[in-house]
Amino acid sequence: MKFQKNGKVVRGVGGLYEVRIDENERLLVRAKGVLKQDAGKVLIGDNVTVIGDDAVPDDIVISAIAPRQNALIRPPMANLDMLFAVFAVEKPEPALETVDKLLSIAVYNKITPVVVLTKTDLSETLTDTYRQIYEKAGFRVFVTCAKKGENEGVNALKAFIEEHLSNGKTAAFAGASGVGKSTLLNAVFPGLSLATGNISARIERGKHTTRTVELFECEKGSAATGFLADTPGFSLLDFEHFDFFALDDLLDTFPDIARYRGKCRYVDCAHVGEGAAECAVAKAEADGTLSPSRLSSYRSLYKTLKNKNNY
Ligand SMILES: Nc1nc2c(ncn2[C@@H]2O[C@H](COP(=O)(O)OP(=O)(O)OP(=O)(O)O)[C@@H](O)[C@H]2O)c(=O)[nH]1
Ligand SMILES: [Mg+2]
Ligand SMILES: [Zn+2]
Repeated sequence: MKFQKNGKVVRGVGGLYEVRIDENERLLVRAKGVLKQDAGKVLIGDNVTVIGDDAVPDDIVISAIAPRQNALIRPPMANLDMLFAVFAVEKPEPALETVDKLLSIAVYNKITPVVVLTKTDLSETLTDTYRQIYEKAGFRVFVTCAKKGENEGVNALKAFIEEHLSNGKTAAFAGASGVGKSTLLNAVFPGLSLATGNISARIERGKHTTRTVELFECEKGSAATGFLADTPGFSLLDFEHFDFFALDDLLDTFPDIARYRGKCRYVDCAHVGEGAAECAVAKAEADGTLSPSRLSSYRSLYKTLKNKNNY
């Protein structure tokens, strides 16, 4: 008998996709030819139509992808409602510009950004510094340590996930390799048993332990579950080839800077080099209201996007 079903792509394995039809059924299927090519390629998180015939089980394919709410290049996913930008207070030393880039891309794509600090057992001082930078910028910040097992931060994150990720809502853990994304997911959802890796002792970077994006059910076996993805860690090089948008859209992706719109001396102020007397943003940095690292990330992205738009 011919059949047609709708489901969500939760995993890709060597040309096959795992499609979750509902809490009781999953299918391992191929994608129709045109859905294998670059631009139209199936992404994890896609809502798809699967067609087949019970008489020919090898012929079940993804025949169509439903219109996407959004799609990212890194992590390569579709239909995200929330993005957890995960970084360690040290080991590896965080590159705040890449964290800010990730948050900015989330905001641009209408994905709720959340900041997650990991390895907070390694330095109380750095934990406070980073927490303040992101709380001051207006982000929701979770301070976690997965090493000691269950604790306050992990429990708070777990409660937040339970509250916000139900009824098909989808989120991802994203960030540099080795920051502890998989370890933290294991702590939040005991029983997941995700592989975790060491940090290279010599260069103090992660070793790219997680290789593919995989979506997990937040409430296993429930029809009303939400989904959370573990994703492969970025390398610094990855951030050079990132999702981009127009320069004009940049300011709104930094809510802590956008609040000074129209407050500078010159209407066309780009907030990229003017002194505190002319620029309200520079003034905010000077008086400590705006974190220097946030402004520095903004200015760096401004430069990148300006050059890109000039091609
Ligand atoms: N001290 C400390 N180490 C941690 C903590 N969480 C994770 N680690 C260690 O960090 C290393 C990397 O952890 P992973 O969970 O594999 O990191 P990841 O972000 O998933 O890395 P990729 O899969 O490569 O992207 C492991 O050796 C973990 O034991 C923590 O809270 N404190
Ligand atoms: Mg991992
Ligand atoms: Zn300005």
